[in-house]
Amino acid sequence: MKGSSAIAVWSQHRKLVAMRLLLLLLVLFGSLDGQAQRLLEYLDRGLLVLKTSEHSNYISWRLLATDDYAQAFNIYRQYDGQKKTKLNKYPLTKGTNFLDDAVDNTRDVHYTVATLVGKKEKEEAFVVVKGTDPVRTYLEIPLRTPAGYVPGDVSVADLDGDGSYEIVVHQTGKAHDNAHNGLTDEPIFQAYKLDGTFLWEINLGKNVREGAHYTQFMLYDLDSDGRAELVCKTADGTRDGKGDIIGQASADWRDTMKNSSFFGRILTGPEYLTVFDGLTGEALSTVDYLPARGDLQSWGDKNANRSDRFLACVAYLDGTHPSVVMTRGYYERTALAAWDFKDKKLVSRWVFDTQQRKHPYSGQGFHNLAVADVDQDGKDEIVFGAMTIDDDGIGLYSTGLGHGDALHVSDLDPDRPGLEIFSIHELKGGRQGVGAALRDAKTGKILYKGAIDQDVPRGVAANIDPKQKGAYMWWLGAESAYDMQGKAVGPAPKSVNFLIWWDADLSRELLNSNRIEKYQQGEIFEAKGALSINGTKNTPNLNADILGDWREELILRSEDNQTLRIYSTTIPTDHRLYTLMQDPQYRLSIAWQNVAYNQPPHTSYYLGTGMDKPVKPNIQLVKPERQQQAKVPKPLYRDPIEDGAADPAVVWHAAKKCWYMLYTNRRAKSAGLSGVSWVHGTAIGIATSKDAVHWQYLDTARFDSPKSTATLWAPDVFYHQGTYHMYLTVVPGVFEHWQHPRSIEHFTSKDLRRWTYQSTLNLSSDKVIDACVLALPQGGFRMWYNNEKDGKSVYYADSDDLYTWTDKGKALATRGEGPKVFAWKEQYWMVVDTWKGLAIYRSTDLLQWNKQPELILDKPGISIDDAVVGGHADVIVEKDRAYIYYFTHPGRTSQNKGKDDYEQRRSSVQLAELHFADGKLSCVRDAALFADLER
Ligand SMILES: [Ca+2]
Ligand SMILES: [Ca+2]
Ligand SMILES: [Ca+2]
Ligand SMILES: [Ca+2]
Repeated sequence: MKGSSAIAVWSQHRKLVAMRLLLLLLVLFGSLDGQAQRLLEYLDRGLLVLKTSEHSNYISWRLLATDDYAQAFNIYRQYDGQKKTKLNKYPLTKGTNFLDDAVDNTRDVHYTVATLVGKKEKEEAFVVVKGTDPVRTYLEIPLRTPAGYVPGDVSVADLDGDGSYEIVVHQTGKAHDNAHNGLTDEPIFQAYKLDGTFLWEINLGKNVREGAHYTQFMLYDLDSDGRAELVCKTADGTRDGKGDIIGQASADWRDTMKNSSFFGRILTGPEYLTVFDGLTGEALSTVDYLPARGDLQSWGDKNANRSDRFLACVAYLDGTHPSVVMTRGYYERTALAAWDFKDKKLVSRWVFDTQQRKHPYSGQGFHNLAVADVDQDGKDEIVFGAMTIDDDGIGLYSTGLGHGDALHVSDLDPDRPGLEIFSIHELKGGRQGVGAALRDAKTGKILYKGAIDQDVPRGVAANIDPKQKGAYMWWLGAESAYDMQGKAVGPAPKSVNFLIWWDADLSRELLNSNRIEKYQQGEIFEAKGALSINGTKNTPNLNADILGDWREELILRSEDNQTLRIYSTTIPTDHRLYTLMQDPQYRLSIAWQNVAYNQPPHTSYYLGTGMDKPVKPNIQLVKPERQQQAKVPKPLYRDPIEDGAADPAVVWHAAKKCWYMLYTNRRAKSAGLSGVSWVHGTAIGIATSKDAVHWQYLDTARFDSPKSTATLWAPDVFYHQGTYHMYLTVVPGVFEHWQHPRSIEHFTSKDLRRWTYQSTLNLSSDKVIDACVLALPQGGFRMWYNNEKDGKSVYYADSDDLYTWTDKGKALATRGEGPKVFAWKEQYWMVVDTWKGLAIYRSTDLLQWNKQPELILDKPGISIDDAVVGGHADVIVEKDRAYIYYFTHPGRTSQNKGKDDYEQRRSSVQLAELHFADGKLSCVRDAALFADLER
């Protein structure tokens, strides 16, 4: 989305800024007393623009933890075809938000946010507000809600690796609590990009019961490869995002006997834990769920009311890498199982299991949990209700206060060292005890006891009073709110539910259902037309800082259940904080927010009235080089003359120090061309690029060939000792059908634009096309090409000097064209276009070729012009990364079968990265790609 001028600015100042960033990182993170750095997701600027009226837009963006606190920003507005206008008089160094209150919103408006380092500017984010966009303070995501379903819990993570969040929504049909019998609908997950693009659907199937306590899903980059995974409990019949079934498809483990005392329950059958690829929904690793249900009675009953109480979280148990923790039971026997996801496999890290009800850690769990580094050693503990488990899976302490419904962990009392935990407790049936407690998070020492002998179902602790420093505690039935010393300080808020940072001050507002209130001041916002979820719990689908400045966005479903709305504050503030998502405790509390009875997230530091400037987190971004590289656009390139760029060949122009792309330019735009004459009479187009990411049209190549009116196809360009050699497919004329001879001609050039004819190669037939040349390790050169007369199989020829070629016959029996051979990962690879995707062959001697069963680029992608098969490719290997340049016919979708118009004829060039694992090449075409091939 960056404009071309952004790139120009960046190219000039790349090195300077990179050095400065490195210095900054060293200053920030180099001296933190030996603790390991947590691997955290890379985030972009999160630029958000909301049309607040016909003449005003609210603009908000992220300060990143890697920014200097004094980082200055500039904001630019631009109307179509006009110059940019800087909106701020002085560089912005306060809040990371801006109100443009003098805009003509009937027109399309472009906004750019630029960072300033000294006098050097870098454009970092870009958003267009359309003249046709409605005035409203939310973004809307259309959903594919199944009939009878309601969009429920939402989680966010970066599924495609571009630094912007995607969302996963748990679509819920008919559900039952563990306490009740009855059949339920199948739990469904759907993933979407924030622009509404649908990614995938996972259906957990009939053997997973729907209800608040059964399905906890964690969305997080568990293997720190730059893209998040989804992990949850699965069963026989779970269908992944690619349509594949886990376990036995036909198995039905439900009790379907209407008269049974266990009707609708699932008391037997295998239970699995599965990691799904976040971008495709494909199941990557499935293991038996730990802890197994075993003897149901060991959990406290026979109907799985206690055994099937599940919770989950993500925690940095080693201080650097995230682990996922899945739990079972909390009323009595209690178990937690920690897993690592390494090399695409789930590996058990530890299991904590009280085994029986008398254990001091039994019966302490809540309907939710929290993760925090309570002892400040850099590794996370799991706050499991009234007890806490240390990072190594050993109990840290148990207060014995017993089960409850809500807990809040943060630096609630900023005048006391360390974190505090506020919790409420269930005292059913006249049981005596503590209904509300504040404890030291590290030791479990009780600091305050309240609600003595009261059964407390709801409670909250947070700084809600802008006039006072520190948190207040209150609960349902409390006579007043209490400060951290337990002193009554004022009326208890009526709302005992969620919290949200929404207005201009630092203290937090009260969020209940679709309303936001300010303590002692009343309602300040209502999301009209939107609803909360989880029945009487009235929670948001999600409440998290996912866009714009540090204040939290509110995600709610629309009344008709067909969309999700992402509401943001539009109240400017001067307070500047780095995005809450880069505070590890807050980020992890977004991962666990959806668990059972949802609870609001908290930061690891005190964020409220009278706060200190937060210490920067001890984090290391996954693939931070993305900040220095360009995001690869989709499509990569379209030819501006004929719009038929195909068969790309990418080559480095040593003298000009830039990349050239030469391509067949099919005549897609020329009307009235019958048959296949539009792929004849083609010139070779040329585009150039500094970084091989952003391309500009240059010209067509000039040939001194005697067949100047001929059809030119599929250039292959090979550089050798100061000369470029082109092996070009030439058809002697313009034809409406394919029944004419074709030959491969050899040209040379010094500048990649003017080409001198050398010879027409004597190859195995008079219908040969699509050459590619490689230097042989023992000296000499080899060419592969397609011999159409032999079933379109790949043939080869050898040469000592690139001029004289000896045909060697068949290289491999295949039907395909455009062979491209390259060396990577200590072997040779050949990519062949089979018209159904690209086939991959591998070789160690360039003679014996072994086919890999899997094609690449065979399944449609989701990006612009990429929802069809990929064709005829070139591959560039640069700094051990392999980039594939391929072309698509965007209009040749299955719906358009049989059509042959401009839309089916036009073509686009695309760029993706190849990956090597387990001896195979793969390509995730929808994964965001950041690259910089500037030499
Ligand atoms: Ca993303
Ligand atoms: Ca990952
Ligand atoms: Ca710790
Ligand atoms: Ca925000």
